[in-house]
Amino acid sequence: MSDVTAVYYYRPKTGVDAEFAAHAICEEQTTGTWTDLSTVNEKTRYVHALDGEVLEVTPAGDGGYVTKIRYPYEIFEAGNIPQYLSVIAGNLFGLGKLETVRLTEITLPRELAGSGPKFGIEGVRRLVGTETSRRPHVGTIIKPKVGLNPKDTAEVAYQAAIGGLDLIKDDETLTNQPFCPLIERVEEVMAALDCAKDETGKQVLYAVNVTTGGDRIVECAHSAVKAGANMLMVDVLTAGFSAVQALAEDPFLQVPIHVHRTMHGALTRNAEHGIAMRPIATLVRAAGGDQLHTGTVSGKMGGKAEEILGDNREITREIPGLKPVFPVASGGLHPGKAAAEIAKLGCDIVLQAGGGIHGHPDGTAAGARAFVQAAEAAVAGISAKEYAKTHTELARAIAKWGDS
Ligand code: RUB
Repeated sequence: MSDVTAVYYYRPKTGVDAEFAAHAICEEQTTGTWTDLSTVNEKTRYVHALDGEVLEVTPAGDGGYVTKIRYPYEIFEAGNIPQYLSVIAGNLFGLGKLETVRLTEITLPRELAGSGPKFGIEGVRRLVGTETSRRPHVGTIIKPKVGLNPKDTAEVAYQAAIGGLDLIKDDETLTNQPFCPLIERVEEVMAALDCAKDETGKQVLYAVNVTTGGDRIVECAHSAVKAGANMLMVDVLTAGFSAVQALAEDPFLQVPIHVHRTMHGALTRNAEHGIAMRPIATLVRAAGGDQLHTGTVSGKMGGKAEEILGDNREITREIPGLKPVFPVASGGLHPGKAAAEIAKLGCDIVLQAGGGIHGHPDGTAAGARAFVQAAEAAVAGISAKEYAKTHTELARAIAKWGDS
């Protein structure tokens, strides 16, 4: 069985030796503490089997350091992702000897990665019918993110579906509030998508946000699927990795799981402190998420292309028995930005736009058409401006938002 490794960027407090600080992390997270222990003695020597190891300490070139730490396999309870986090991302963040510390990468042995996504990229592509074309998926977040009642939500979903989108989803703050009860919303939206299917022949996915308390999420997802939901959505950082895992491991829930990462900025945004998106993505794959928000190169949330590409590689790289996760680029996109996203992130991507569809001057259906046209143009290597000459909806979108 191979062990777990974790990479940290850190800055020791003034006067603290870099090697000493790395060992402080390693000991705190394994068998040590701030002092020696009477409970670790000749009789309990076996405890040392769980000692961690500082594999390397390298200056980062900016006054900080990078350390790689090995954690013995046996320290982990297989399948318990919250416990993995308590080891690799626990007390160390509060250590007084460190000015800052950021977890940037983890490597999990296959035995700790679980069974992963039920659908993954291929499974979701099969549902949408894009296994052969390999084109990017295009979707929308219903906007406004809160406020619409179930009937009006369904009307927006219908317009988006006849406009040609593959996926419609709830936003992160819409769950089961009285103004839009979840089951009524699922019933209305799925009925609207059935009507759209009668017209277009295409089954559109609807990711309903079942994020709720740990004691209720599986039951909520069961009710949503019984009401017709063909995809589930979870806010992984607010609900926890175990919420995703509970849904992924439930045999009744044979629908893909769309994973939103709301709140990630609190962990990921500071380049010197917190948790990078990469380990979060690694754990979402282990927990069984089928699609994961990893950011855009041109949108509103400020992602860095190199990091996003690395995160996307992490969730799609070949791992025996673990399906690749579909990366989702979302946040501030509109038709004029589709080409930049596809050029940088490739075609194995779900492109999503909320405002960039529902803010179209001619409404949601036209906005959806414009987004589909923009993706088509980008895949064909035609500029959005050129394609807009023969595609009215795209032309109207570009007139409002520009083509970059
Ligand atoms: C999309 C939106 C989503 C973001 C989250 O709306 O706000 O919640 O995708 O960001 P719009 P990320 O298209 O109107 O901007 O995907 O980076 O986690």
